[in-house]
Amino acid sequence: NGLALGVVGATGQVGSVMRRIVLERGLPIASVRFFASSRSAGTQLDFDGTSVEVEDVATADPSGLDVALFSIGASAAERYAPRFAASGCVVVDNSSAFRMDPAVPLVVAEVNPEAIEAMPKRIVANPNCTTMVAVGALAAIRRVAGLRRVIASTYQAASGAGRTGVAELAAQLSRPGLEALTFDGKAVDFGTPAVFPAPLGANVVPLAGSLVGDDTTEERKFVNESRKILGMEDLRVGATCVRVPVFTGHAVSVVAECERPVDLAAVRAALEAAPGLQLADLPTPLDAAGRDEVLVGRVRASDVVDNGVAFFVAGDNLRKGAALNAVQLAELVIERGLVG
Ligand code: 11C
Repeated sequence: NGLALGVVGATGQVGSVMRRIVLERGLPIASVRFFASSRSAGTQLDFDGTSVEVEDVATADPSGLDVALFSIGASAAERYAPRFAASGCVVVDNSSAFRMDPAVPLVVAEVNPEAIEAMPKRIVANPNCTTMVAVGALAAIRRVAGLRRVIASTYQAASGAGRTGVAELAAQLSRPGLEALTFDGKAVDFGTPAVFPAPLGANVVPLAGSLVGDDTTEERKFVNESRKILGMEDLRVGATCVRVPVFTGHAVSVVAECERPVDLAAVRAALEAAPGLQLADLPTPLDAAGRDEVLVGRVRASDVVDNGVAFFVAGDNLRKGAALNAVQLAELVIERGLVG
């Protein structure tokens, strides 16, 4: 009899990828409804050859939905997700609103799928795109060598900051005379950036998200979410989150300290065998963008920590980092009979 699916935030950047991925993966959809803020309500969106009118999330009655995929931002999710869940559907929320709520599981489909069974609020949270890209490899390494400490530097794409981030980067990169930056960082006038805290074109910006004390929101999410997904509350994790002039594809450079001496061949074999990961000699964002697997490579021993292993991952922040994992969580909900 099929799934009654809702996509909330359907007109957004991640929402549009969700709409594509449910079709690509052949979810058993009986009916679909799209929701967005009042600004986009009334828009017609194509879905598998039919036109679907977008409903206003603030006023629509969600009754009858089985699963609602939310990608509408944290404050809107806080406002609307409980109402959707109370109407009887399971909410898969892509925002940060519920991730650290102890009554809400935070699930990466290949890493901790069993956590979805404990879902008292009928809300399951989708991790931050940067955490998502790194945590599969960390889980694979933990299986062969244990995990004691993680030191990460991220290389985050502009699309992590939404369509306005993409537009700002594109405008900066289309400025003439970029080569003049070779000798003078002020040689090109990028204007005053609106999305990022400094020009991102031909630059890197060591501040993603916003500052909370000395850290950023992105750095805190990486730390807290990795711990929750891996079920390791005391795991020592440090991250520096950096925005780079890439359109899509978050990358993370990681040094992990393991519990036991590292057998690199066993680590590579574990990474190769892990679902959702693909070993690559040179994992770059351009190779990762548009594909489902997270690329992992540059795997090598590191002697800066005990039992150290260093590696680099790159994954599509809109797919595995957001929409794909959300759709995989909907699949888990169906497989485990959690609908209804
Ligand atoms: C970024 N990772 O690249 C962010 C976007 O908590 O879901 C996702 C924010 C979140 O800016």
